[in-house]
Order: sequence, then C-alpha cells, then structure tokens
Amino acid sequence: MTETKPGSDQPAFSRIVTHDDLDGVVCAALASLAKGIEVFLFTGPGSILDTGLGIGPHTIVCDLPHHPEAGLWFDHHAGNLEDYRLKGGDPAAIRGAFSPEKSCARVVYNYFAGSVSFPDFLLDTVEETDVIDSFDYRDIQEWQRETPGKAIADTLRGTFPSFRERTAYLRHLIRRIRAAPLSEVAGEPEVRQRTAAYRETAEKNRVLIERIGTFLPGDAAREIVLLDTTGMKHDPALIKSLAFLSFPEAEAVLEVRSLFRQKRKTNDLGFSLSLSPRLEVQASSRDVGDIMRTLNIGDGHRGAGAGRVSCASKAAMLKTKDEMLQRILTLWQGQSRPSAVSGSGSSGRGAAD
Ligand SMILES: [Mn+2]
Repeated sequence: MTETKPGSDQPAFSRIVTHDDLDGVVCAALASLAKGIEVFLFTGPGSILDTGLGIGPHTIVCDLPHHPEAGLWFDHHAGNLEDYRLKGGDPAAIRGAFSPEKSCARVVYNYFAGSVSFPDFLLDTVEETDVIDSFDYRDIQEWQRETPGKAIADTLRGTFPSFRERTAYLRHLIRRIRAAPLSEVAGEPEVRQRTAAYRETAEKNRVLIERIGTFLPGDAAREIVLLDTTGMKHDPALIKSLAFLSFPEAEAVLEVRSLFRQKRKTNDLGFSLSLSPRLEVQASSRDVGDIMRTLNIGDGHRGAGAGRVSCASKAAMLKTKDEMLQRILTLWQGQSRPSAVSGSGSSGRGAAD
C-alpha cells in the first residue's frame, strides 16, 4: 500500500519490538537479518504504548499497532492502519511499510527483498506464515494437517513457567528461523517437546469445549457455538478454534470470558469471534471484525475479531454479557449468508492476533 524505500539516510536500528506470535517471530527474523539486530522485545497489540518497550527512532516495530516514536513500522492489520489514520497519521508518510498481506512477515519480506539477499528457504517460511497467520485453510482437514509451521506456532500457544522463559524461547526461535527451514526448527528437541505439551492441552480443551459449548436461544440454525467461561474461577485459556472439531456444522465460534488481571478475575469481559475454517471467507459477506467495530468494543479481520467491555459490578457484567451476545448475534444474522465450502477455493482470513 505505502512504503518508504530502505535507504542509507535512515538511522541505524538496534531493537525490534514485535508481536509475540509466529508471524511476529518471522518478522523479527527477517528484519534482524536485514539490519543486523540482536535485541528483541515482544508484546501484544494492547501493550504497544508500554514505556518499558523503549520504542524510539532506532526501533523497528512489527505486526503491532503504530507507535509514533518508532523508526520503522511494518504491519498488515487493516484496523491498525485505520487507527493510525484516525490519529492523524498520513499513510504516505509511514516509515517502513503497511500492506494488507496475509502476514506481516510478507510485508517485511517484500520491503527488504530488493536490497537484502535472504536465504532461499525464508521465502517458504514466509509462505507458511501467510497461511497460519491468515488462517487460510480450505477445510477442517487442511487446518488439522500437521506442518512444521503449525508445530512451531503451537509451541507459542502453550503455557510457560514465566514471561522470562517465554521471551527466551521467542528469541531462540528468531535465531533458528533465520538460520534454517521451518522443518528443521520444528524437529529440534525443545520445539518438539513444546509442541507435544501444547497438543496435550489442546486435547483437554476439546473435552471442555464439548461440555460447555452451546448456542444462543435466537440461534435456531446453530450457526455460532457459544463458549461462555465467565463462570470459571480461573482463566481456562481456551483454544476456541477447537470447537469446530466438536461442532463441525457451526459457522463460527464466540467466546465470552472474564478478563483476569494479575491472575485475579475482574468484572471486565472479553469477546472473541472466529469463523469456521470450512467457510469460504473471501466469497462470503461475513465480516467479524466489522461486528466488533460496529459494537465499538474492538477490532479484527473478516475471519476473526475480538473486543472487550469494562463492567462496574458483577450484576452489570451479567447484564452486559447478555446484551452484547444478543447484539453480536443480531449483527451476525444481518450479514447475509456465507457460502459453505464443499472443497475448493481460497479462504483467506485473519486471526485476531
Ligand atoms: Mn500478523
């Protein structure tokens, strides 16, 4: 969409702040190869303004919302560009690049490809990152098929004993992804063990989802699996996409959960909605991100979106929850029916992360 060319008049870069998912890691691998950087910090979209990240003119920010101080910004989330515009940002003046690609890794790759000769295997890495980050699967079978990129992405969905350990692992992955094809990285003992641990958690999740999965009374066609975990004492950290294994006919999954702060449950609510991999998203008129924006509680892509609402009390939370679920269903039903897939076609879609 817009970009500035890498040039010699740019400042030296010494730090990369990136999203703490596979796409963010691949972005950091590419940008660090291009600019010779060894300092990596990780965060999520909600924490980009944390001063602890030390974002300044020598920082490259990847796969995250715009930061006014950053030296270079790379991103592919339409909502983040919109946000940048609303804050008075000029898309033509972006230092770095924004383009609505399937992954931010693709944006970074394209930006540097003309001036840096990346090892050949990194193009395959970017291709697999495209699929994973945009949830680009034709059907549930394709989504479930094991690939090296998915095995690595799964390790990041698992739990870590501490933030520090997770960060150390993310840094390790960046260095490995720079140096070897994903298949080699996925075969490393530490990665294999983390993949296996995640998959065990996933199996427990599947059982829980089967127990709590339900549909709103107004959803007679059973289109949206509802997972309401607000009654739980602890954050179950649900992998909600697993709902489609138990409810293969559903078109979307909607999770409503209580938000936790320092492991303490609050009255604030988190909503997230994702389309089933069996929907042909590009061909359908579904737009989950639009639902979140219309409700003014969050953002997302066509295939997945999330939002949050603060509530002053438990009673207010319960009331807000019912109202919001109903409004989501109404907006969903107002979007005309998507075409269910029978086999072929692309289904580009973005996860909310
Ligand atoms: Mn991304």
